[in-house]
Amino acid sequence: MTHSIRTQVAIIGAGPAGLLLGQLLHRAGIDAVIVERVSGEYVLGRIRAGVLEQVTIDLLEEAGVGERMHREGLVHGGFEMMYGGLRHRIDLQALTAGKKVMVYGQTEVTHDLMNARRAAGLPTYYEATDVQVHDFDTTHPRVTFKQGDQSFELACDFIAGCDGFHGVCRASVPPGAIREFEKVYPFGWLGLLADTPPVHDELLYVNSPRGFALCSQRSKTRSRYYLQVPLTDRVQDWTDDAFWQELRLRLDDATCAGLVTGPSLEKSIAPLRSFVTEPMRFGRMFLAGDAAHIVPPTGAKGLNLAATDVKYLSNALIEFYQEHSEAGIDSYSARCLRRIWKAERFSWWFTTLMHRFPEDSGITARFQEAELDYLLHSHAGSTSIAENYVGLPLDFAERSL
Ligand code: RFL
Ligand code: PHB
Repeated sequence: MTHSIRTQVAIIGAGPAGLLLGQLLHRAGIDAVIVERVSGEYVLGRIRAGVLEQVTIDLLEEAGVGERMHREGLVHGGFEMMYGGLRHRIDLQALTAGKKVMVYGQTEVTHDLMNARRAAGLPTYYEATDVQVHDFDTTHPRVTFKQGDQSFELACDFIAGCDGFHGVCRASVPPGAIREFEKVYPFGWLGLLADTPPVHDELLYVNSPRGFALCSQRSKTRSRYYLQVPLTDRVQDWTDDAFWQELRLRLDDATCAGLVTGPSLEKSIAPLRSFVTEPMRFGRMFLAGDAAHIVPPTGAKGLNLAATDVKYLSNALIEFYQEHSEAGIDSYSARCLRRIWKAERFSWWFTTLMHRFPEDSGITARFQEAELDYLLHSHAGSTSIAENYVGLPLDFAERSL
C-alpha cells in the first residue's frame, strides 16, 4: 500500500538549505514536507562549515533560530593571512564600514533548525530510500520514496532540490536542459577537530612552501585545523601526531609556540571543487545550495550561498502564494546565479592564491608572494578581500547592473 501525502512544497534534503527553507516557509504559512536520505544523527555528525556572513546571520534570525547563535557564536572583526612566515591582519570591520562574520558551526546551525522544526511539529521523513522526483515539468509534481517497508507518494505544487552535490534532483533533469561548469583542484583538505583552545582568537590562512594550512575554531575550547594534502592521501594514514607535526612545519615559530595539540574528535579529507549548474529552475523544480553549486572551502562561502539561495527561493514562493505572482520564481535562477558566480570567483581566486600547485616550476609561488605583498600593503587590495569575505550585500548584483 502507498501512503498518499499532499503538501505545497516538497523539500528534498534536510541539510542547512532544506531545513532553513522549511522554516522560512512555515513562518509564512506555507506547508512543506522534507524527505532526507540519512538519519538526523548522521546529518549532525558531518563536520563542515564554520563561518557565517551577516546575511546568513540575518536569515537565521528571520527564521526564528538566532537565539543560541547570538549567545554562543563568536563574532570576528578580522582574520589573518600568513606568507613568507609573516602574519598580516585583514581588519574586516575597518575595511567594510563595521561588517563582521560569526564563527558558529554548521552542526550547530543544523541542530537549531532541526529543533525548531521538531518543536513546530513539522513533518520530516528521515532515512528515506529510493527517493524519486516526477512530473516537475507539469503543475502537479510528485515525489515518491520508501521508509522501511512503507511506500509514500507526495503530491505537491513545487519541488525544492536541497539534496546536495550527490542528490537525486539535479540528476533527474534531462541532460539537454542543464549546463554544468566544473573545475577540480589537484589537492584536498585534511581537517582535524580537537577540544583544544584555538591557537589564535581569529582565523589564520597560511600560504607556506609546504602547502596551505588553516587555523580555525568552533569555540574558545574547540579548534578546527586544515592542511592541504595530495588527493592520493588517505585519512587513515594520517595519525594525529603526523597532523600536528605537519601543521607546525607550515606555521611560524611564534604561532607554533602557542599551539595546543590534543586527540582528534574527527578527521576527514575533502576534495576541492568549483561547480555551477545553469539554470537552477526546471519547471516546478528548483535547485538550491550544494545541489546547484560547490565552492572550494577557502572563502567559507558554501553554507552562506546555500542560505542566500534559500532566501531568494522562499521570497519567490511566498510571492507566488500570497500575491499570485510568478515574477519571483521566474527570476529565481538568474538572481541566484549572479550572486553565486561572484562567490565562485572569489573562492577560486583565494584558493589559487593560497595553495601550492603540483608541477609548478616555482613561478606560481613567486606570483602568489608578489600578489600577497601587493594586496596586504594596498588599501584597495585589502578592501577587496574584506568586502568579499564578509559577503556581498543581497542586492549587490541588482545594484551593479
Ligand atoms: P548538504 O549539507 O550536503 O545537505 C544535503 C542533504 O540532502 C541529503 N540527500 C538526499 N535526501 C533525500 N534524497 C536524496 N536522494 C538525497 N541525496 C542527498 C543529504 O543526506 C544531505 O543531508 O547541502 P546544503 O543543505 O546545500 O548545504 C551546503 C553546505 O553543507 C556546504 O555548502 C558547506 O558545508 C560548505 N562548507 C563551508 N561553507 C561555508 O559557508 N563556510 C565554511 O566555513 C565552510 N567550510 C564547507 C567547509 C564544506 C566542507 N566539506 C566537507 C565539503 C568546510 C568543509 C571541509
Ligand atoms: C571551518 O572552520 O571549517 C572553516 C573556516 C573557514 C574556511 C573554511 C572552513 O574558509
